[in-house]
Amino acid sequence: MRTYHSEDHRLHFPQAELAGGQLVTPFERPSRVEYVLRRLRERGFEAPADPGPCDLDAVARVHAPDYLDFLERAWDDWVADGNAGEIIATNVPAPGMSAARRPEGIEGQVGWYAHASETAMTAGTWAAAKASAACAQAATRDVMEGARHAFALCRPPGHHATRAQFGGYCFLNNAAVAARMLRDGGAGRVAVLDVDFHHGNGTQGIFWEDGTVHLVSIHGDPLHAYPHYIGYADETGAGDGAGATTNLPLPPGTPYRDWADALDRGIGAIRDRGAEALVVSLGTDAYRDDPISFFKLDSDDFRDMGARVAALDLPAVVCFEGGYAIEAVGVNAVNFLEGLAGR
Ligand code: SP5
Ligand code: ZN
Repeated sequence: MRTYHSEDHRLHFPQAELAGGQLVTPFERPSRVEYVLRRLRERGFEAPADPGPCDLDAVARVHAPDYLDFLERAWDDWVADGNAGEIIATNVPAPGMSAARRPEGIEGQVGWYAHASETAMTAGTWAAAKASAACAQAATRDVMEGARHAFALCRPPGHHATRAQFGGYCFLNNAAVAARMLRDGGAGRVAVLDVDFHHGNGTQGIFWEDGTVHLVSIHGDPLHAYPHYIGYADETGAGDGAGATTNLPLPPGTPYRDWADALDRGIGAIRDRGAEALVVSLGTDAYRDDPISFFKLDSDDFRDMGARVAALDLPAVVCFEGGYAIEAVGVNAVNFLEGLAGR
């Protein structure tokens, strides 16, 4: 299995995350990637390849042009406006306000393009987000050219990024870019299996009315978990996409036994819809010691998870997402990949 990684992920390293009313060092930090690289090396995976440049046309297939323009110029506009700190959304167009006119000033625009305020942007965020998407694109090209599996060590993650909003540590939706590329490359139906602890709200929104891309997301029940206002089981898609979203929310304390039952239901749903290719949003934050999550998976469970996914017998692009129990992140991600590869 080829793996893709870009050192440019380091260009995104905000100092601040608003968590529990404090500014803390972000959970989503560069060292996460180091632990995955180390375990890949230890387990005999071939050295990660550089993905090459990001194909912005492929990104624009799932993101709005004005949003991409915002990401590109946000830092310069923010600095020109006299702001000394990192970009953090303070005010947002909440229900009851008018979202009819996009503000002209950068402060108003930041809130316009954000759906969460834990996520800061810095000078290098746009470059890092493009490098992350480039990893997903390179892995997807591999699979389109006949590889069985490929792994994109994406950072920053992507599955919370919607068509025109950032948040949840995500800016470009790498898994959505991959799924769109697979469709454009000729796959009639694609499934995105999102095993990150958090609901894949961005992916859900992007393919909400698309019956050809089936999202299955297993996640902490939004009654108790971020992103809080989306991810319920009764959200199943609309229009042509009716029935092509499968949400499997699970309660606090869920052990692997129950989690795996949900996975088997999700896998059954993917089989029923007849996917020809698979994208996996591989977050490892369902792990028992994750600092911001509440499932109880052990490291070995990620290997079993990979083996169950392998039984779908589909070509698969695996995109790295969340996971914040820093040292275990590498073990868990690589366990999944070994399970998938049947090792
Ligand atoms: C990609 C990904 O995993 N993004 C996750 C974004 C989560 N952001 C909000 C986290 C709020 C955590 N609150 C934790 C309370 C722990 N007691
Ligand atoms: Zn997550």
